[in-house]
Amino acid sequence: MSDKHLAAGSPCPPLEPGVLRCYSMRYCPFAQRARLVLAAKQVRFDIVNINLRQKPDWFLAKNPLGKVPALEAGGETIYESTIVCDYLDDRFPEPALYPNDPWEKARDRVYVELWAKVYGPMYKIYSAKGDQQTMAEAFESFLSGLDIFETELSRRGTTYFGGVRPAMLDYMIWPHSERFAMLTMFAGEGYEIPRDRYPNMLSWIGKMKEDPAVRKSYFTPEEHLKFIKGMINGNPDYDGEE
Ligand SMILES: N[C@@H](CCC(=O)N[C@@H](CS)C(=O)NCC(=O)O)C(=O)O
Repeated sequence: MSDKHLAAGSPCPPLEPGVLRCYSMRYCPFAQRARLVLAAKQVRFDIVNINLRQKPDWFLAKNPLGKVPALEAGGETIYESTIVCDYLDDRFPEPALYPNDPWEKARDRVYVELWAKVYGPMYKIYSAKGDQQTMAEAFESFLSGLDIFETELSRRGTTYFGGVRPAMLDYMIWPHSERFAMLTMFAGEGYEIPRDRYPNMLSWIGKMKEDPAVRKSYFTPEEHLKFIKGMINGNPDYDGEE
């Protein structure tokens, strides 16, 4: 993860035959999804970090959407985090990250989509430019979104959404969850996640932090905060150097 973020003008590093490549950005929660699944399945891969402010042309040629993550294999590329992660689950069956039952699998995918109700409002808080009313309303929406997951985890009655170990749904919602502590630091008092309302989700966060795949891609709240502040000021420090 020490690789510099490549900007327009820098050449595309040569691809080692037979090795998967993940195009990423250090602090991108969607790229983190892909890195989590790659780590959970212990797949050998290389990382190419992209400067998303000045994207190299060769990256845009590989992914016309211009977003990370993207996964390259044998000169072809797929993108969109859920597509990439589902592909990885099909290609590397161990450990299986979806339930065997097709309905249960589809339900987990539904919950991955529902997660937008949590991270969407979270981004609104960042981009509110300090407007207290906008921030407070977004925080209420964020909590309502989180209620869905608290209720579902309580209904499942398990430590993880995947049962006794993290599975696809856990990994898909982890990256934004890792940033919850940063949200509190960013927005200040009143933006803590209430323990009495979210006992299951808060203990889930504690358990997820112990997972080996999570530990590999983990950044502290302070590191996330530094990045998000730079992002808001129009000067994202992709390489974490400033
Ligand atoms: N729906 C996409 C979202 C990916 C995404 O928004 N990535 C951001 C970085 S966190 C990005 O690449 N932004 C560059 C851009 O939109 O130009 C996914 O799930 O992969």
